[in-house]
Amino acid sequence: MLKFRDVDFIGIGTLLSENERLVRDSARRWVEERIIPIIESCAREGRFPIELVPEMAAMGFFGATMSDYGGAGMSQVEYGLVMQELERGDSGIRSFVSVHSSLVMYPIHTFGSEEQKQKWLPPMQAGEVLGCFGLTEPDFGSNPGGMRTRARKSGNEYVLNGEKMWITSGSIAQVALIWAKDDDDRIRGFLVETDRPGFRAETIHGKMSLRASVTSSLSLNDVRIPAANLLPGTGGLKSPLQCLNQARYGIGWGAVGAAMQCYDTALQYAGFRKQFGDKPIAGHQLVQQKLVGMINAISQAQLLALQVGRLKDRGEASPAQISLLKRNNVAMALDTARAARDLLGANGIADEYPVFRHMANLESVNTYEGTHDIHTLIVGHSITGIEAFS
Ligand code: TGC
Ligand code: FAD
Repeated sequence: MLKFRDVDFIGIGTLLSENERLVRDSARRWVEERIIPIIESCAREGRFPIELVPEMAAMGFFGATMSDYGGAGMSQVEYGLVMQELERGDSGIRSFVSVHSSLVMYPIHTFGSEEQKQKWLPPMQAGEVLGCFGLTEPDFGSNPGGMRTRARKSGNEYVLNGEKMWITSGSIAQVALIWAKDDDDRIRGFLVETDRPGFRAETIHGKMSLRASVTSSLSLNDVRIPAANLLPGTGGLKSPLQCLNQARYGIGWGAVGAAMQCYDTALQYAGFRKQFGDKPIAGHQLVQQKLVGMINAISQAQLLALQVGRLKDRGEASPAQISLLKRNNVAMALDTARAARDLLGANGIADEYPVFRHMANLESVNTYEGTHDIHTLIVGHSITGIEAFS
């Protein structure tokens, strides 16, 4: 494994505050020391390194932007830099943190009662309770509004029935946030303890992507939960979409991290690999063109992430701006990973280098949290005023 060197061609670091650089550097150190040495074997074995959860908690990665209930009180830019560093390690590690923090802690914080916040947030911040987010169903991915999962009120309880598919951390979570339609056909969020009778989570095997992350299918068969497990502030599809704004924002930064790792690997490799004489392949024009294309695209993506982060810190980032960030930066990272794989020749397909793993991971990142094309349609809707989903 080559030692990572920072990727900052246009001096993005100079646009960061001292504290932002501190947060980035400590996340970077942790990833270097704890993720990089084990990640290839985790991916090979199809194993999420769950033993690192207490350390991630101690680093303040969970609920990082909350300044209460034990959260580290990071700014949005600081949180983004953490996501960048985690995904430079592996998209699956960033996924785990995104789901736990942005898709489970955030909705409890935003839509939950005071009692729910006190019960769930401190142990989640400490990594003692893990969460998953169940929106997607086998027949409803890009169009979650069509979901079939139901929550029927029965006295002081809700009874849940349905299937959720492709759920990150589904089989390791103690609490699942399940999105279901209530008796009035309104989408609401329900906190379901995963040891309740009728709840089943099965790990999906055979993934060629995000191998160091747990992905599961969930089935709910007459699962009874107290009525108090309903997140009272939720109502309609806009509630889960509001959570997705947080997670998509983190992905926009994370993808930059994956691209930085792929680019730096390709740059170093091109510097020592020789063909046709004594000159490294980095001395050939076509190779330089590829490397320049990569650093050009990464620099643009870094600026985009930082600008959306600054807007978000001011409470001004719109969902469409976050869609543009996710769409651009994930596509950029996938292109960068493919170009890096090409530059490594046959070595590009081996897990001695991190490039193929990142490339395969980014295929999932391109699809989840809204596919590339769904984000095209969201931005298209925003600029034209005309909805083109159906
Ligand atoms: P539409 O009628 O457009 O919207 C319904 C209501 O929601 C509001 N809204 C939003 N609110 C907050 N934030 C957003 N981003 C919002 N987008 C829309 C909208 O204003 C409306 O409000 P109201 O008051 O009028 O009711 O809904 P639609 O059914 O036409 O669908 C819209 C569409 C396609 C944009 C949306 O459904 C979508 O984004 N689809 C993609 C699905 C998706 O992203 N799924 C992600 C599942 S979770 C996941 O992948 C986790 S992986 C994590 C990991 O491992 O890292
Ligand atoms: P589909 O919606 O069937 O889309 C298939 C293709 O059709 C795509 O190319 C899409 O862009 C295109 N398409 C669809 N509609 C249109 C349209 N109107 N116009 C043009 N093209 C269109 N979900 C969760 O709820 N929680 C999770 O934790 C979670 N984790 C995931 C982890 C992984 C590893 C993966 C791969 C997925 C995860 N997902 C999760 C699910 C993810 O959000 C969905 O896969 C995603 O929203 C796309 O849905 P789909 O796979 O059903 O594809």
